[in-house]
Amino acid sequence: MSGTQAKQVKTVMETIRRNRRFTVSSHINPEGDALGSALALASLLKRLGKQAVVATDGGIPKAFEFFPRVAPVVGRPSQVRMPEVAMTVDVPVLARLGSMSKVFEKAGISVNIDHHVSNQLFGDVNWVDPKAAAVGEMIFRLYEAFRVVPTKDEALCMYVSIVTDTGSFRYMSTTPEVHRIASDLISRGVSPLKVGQDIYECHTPSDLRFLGKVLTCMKSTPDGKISWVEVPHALLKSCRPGPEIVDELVNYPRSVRTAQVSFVLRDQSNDGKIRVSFRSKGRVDVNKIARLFGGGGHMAASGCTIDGTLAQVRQKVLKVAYQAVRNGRP
Ligand SMILES: [Mn+2]
Repeated sequence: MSGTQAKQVKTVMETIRRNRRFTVSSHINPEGDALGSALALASLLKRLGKQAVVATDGGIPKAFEFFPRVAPVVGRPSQVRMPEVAMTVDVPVLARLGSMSKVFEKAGISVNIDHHVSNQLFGDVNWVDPKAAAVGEMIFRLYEAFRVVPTKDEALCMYVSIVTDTGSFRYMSTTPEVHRIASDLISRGVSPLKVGQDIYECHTPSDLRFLGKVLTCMKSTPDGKISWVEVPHALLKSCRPGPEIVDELVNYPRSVRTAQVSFVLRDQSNDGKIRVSFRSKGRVDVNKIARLFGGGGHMAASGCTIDGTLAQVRQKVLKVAYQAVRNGRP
C-alpha cells in the first residue's frame, strides 16, 4: 500500500472509531461489487459495535437475492434515520446515488470509498484506489486493518465483489494480491461453484433468445478493431430481458479477437437518450472516451448517456472510438 493510501485508510478508520450511526450506500442499478462491498462494510461496522444500514436506491435487485443479509438493507431515503456518517462504495459521482443522495447530503460526515479513476472526491473523507480491482478488495483491507476475521457470509460478499469486477479473474486488475485475497475468502468457506452459478448461470431461456437477437445484428468496423451491439427500445419492450443479460451484452463484442474497443448502445426508455457501455482490452483508455460525453468509469470499462437516436449516437461514438484506436488515446 502506498503512503497516500495508508493515510486515507487511517482517516477512514478514525472516522469509524469516532462515530456510532452509519449508512452505507452504493450506486443505482447496483451490481456485484456495489452490493458485495456495501454489505461487507456494513457488517464490519456492526462487528465493531456500530449501527449500520445499507441504504441503496431500490434495495437489492432480484438477481442479487443470493447475497446474505449480513446487515439491514433499505431502498428508500424515508426509511433511513439520519446517520452521523454516510458512506458510499463504488460511487464515482454523487448523482449515481439516485434518491439516496439526500441521505448523503444531510449526514454530518461523508466518506467516499471507491476505485473508479473518474471519482470526483465528493466526500469529507475520500479513500480512492484506482488500482484496486474491486471496492470489495479495499473493504477486505479494512477488515485486515481492524484485525477482524471475515465470517463465511462476509467473505462471500467480498468474493462476489472481486469475481464480478475482475471478470472472473481475467481483467488487467487481476493481481497476485487479488488471488491472495480470493484464496483467503475461499478458506473462510465461500464456494466458487455456487458463486459462479448465482452470478453466471441465472438466465431464463427467453433471456438467451433476446441475446441471440442482439448478436445477430452485431457490427464490426472493417479493420475489426471496434465491435458493438445495439439494443433498440422496441426489442427491450418485446423481449423484456432480465437486467443481468443486458449488463452482460458488452462482453460479446469485447470477445471479438481483433476488437480493441467495444461498446453497447441501449435505447432504454425511448426518451431521446442512449446509454452507452464501453470496454477496452487495455490499449485504449475508454474512461477518457466516456468523459468526452459526460460519463466515466475505469480505463477498461466505462459508460455514459448521450442525447440522440441510436443512429446519431452510433455516429458520434464511432468517430471518437476511431480516433482513440488510431492514436491509442481519444
Ligand atoms: Mn466496482
